[in-house]
Amino acid sequence: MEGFTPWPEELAARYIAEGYWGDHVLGEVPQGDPDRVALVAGDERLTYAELERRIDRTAAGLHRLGIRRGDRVVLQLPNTASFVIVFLALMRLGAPPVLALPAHRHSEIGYLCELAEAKAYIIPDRHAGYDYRELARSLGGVEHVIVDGEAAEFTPLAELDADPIPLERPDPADVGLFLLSGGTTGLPKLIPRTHRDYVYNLTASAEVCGFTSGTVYLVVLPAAHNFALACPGLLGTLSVGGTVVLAPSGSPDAAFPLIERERATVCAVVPPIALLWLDAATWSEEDLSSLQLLQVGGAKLATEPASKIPGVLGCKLQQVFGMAEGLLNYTRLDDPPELIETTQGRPLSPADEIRVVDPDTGEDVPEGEVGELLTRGPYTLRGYYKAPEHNARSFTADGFYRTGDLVRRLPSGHLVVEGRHKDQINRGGEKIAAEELEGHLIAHPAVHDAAVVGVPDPVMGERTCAFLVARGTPPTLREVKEFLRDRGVADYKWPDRIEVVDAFPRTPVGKISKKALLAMLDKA
Ligand code: J2J
Repeated sequence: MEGFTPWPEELAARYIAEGYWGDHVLGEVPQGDPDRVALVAGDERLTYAELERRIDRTAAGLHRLGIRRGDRVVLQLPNTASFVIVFLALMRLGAPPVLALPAHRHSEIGYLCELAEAKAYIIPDRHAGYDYRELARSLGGVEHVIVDGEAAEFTPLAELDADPIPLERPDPADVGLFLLSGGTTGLPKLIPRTHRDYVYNLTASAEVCGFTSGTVYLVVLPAAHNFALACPGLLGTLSVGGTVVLAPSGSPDAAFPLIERERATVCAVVPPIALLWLDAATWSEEDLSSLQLLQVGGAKLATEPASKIPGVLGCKLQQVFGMAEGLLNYTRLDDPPELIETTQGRPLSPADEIRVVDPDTGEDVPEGEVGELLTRGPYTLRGYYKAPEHNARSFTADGFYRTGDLVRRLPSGHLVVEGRHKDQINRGGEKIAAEELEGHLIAHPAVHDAAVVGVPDPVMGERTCAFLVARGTPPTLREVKEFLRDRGVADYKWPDRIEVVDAFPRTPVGKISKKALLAMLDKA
């Protein structure tokens, strides 16, 4: 595929010879007893046999519409059975979806459709009070808009149902899907994941996390997020014949009754949800005793709540330091509590190569000191999709991905995340590229210049503060949010706070000093 950077041939040969890459493709992931429940979503309960049938019929329906191997599709469905069915149908067709989040709006979706040259855009009719058909109407150039629900002038998903047909099997080396990068630049980046690297990602994860056919995995994060999808996520669960339960969100009101009713055994959450659960578990009436493992990742979990999780929630904790780009670090189920509580885990694969370097010189730091994490391996990308200039900066000449994360490595191989060397805000696990938000803010007529920083927050880890240099009367926070909404920017990127200043503090080389901006807040 044009715009995709493959692994060098000798490395690919090694990953195959050493058994990391197999022959499977993502459409073959579900492997369960036909009569066992594979998927629970709302009122729907599908056995493996029923799920298989729905996937094959949907794949045939998409094929009849004209979707073929290699076509790209922007997929934006919430946590519904349709997400799982359509995703796997696209896997069988070999038509890679771009996994948009339900929160994305015109600004993100328009760009993704264009970059991927999407042949189709798949949406719910309405979800969480928003009408996605409106968004679809504002796009140009996508041949098919497919709607789960009331389709209006578009194609109803329910009509994409046809007798199964033989489909050309994708090559395991093909790009299977595109994940979205948290991003550090003005525009979001697409992460191509091949069938074989993602199959390895999810099967190796399922093994390390002890998933079996008895696993009941509750999805509370958006299913389109790498963590909930494949680490081991819903796909890892289906790969071992377990049961996937979809929840609309991670709030205790939504999740706890489902844990009780479905006897859920595992769930993956971000730290703010873990904190909510710790609090809610002390007064909630639901029986959470089925829960065996809580995976926490996406942002750093503080040691204090980490140490409380087993006692309060009655389950093991696993810290997960992952990234859609690839590398996954997990604390192991049998690690001593001290490591589980204070580290973000160690790499999933023996083939993951790790370097910890001085971000300025690129030299390895002495063992045990803090530096930028670089990585290369059988499930870490070698380049963002169609982004040669950005790739030149994001990878070393020998193919290591520069994560932008500052870590310290312990003798056991476990990593402790100590900070960040990238212009990004991590708002409770949701990533905001400062440059992207600044670009939107500068477009406001009353904003002369903008600089966005993450302000430490006890619950969210960080909240977003936008420093503005005004042109005339500065906008209020509410006006800024309305402006961003009208521009079609996803709401998790909207600032929590604005501060108006006369000028930005600068570093000796003339760059805006975000450190100095943060320090101004401390004094205020
Ligand atoms: C500190 N920072 C963390 C952690 C991610 C599993 C879990 C998370 C993600 C994810 C994922 C962190 N402590 N435990 O894809 O499969 C920050 C780092 C990292 C960035 C990646 C998965 N876990 N982070 O969060 O692509 O800065 O993936 O580089 O959204 O999140 O973000 P993302």
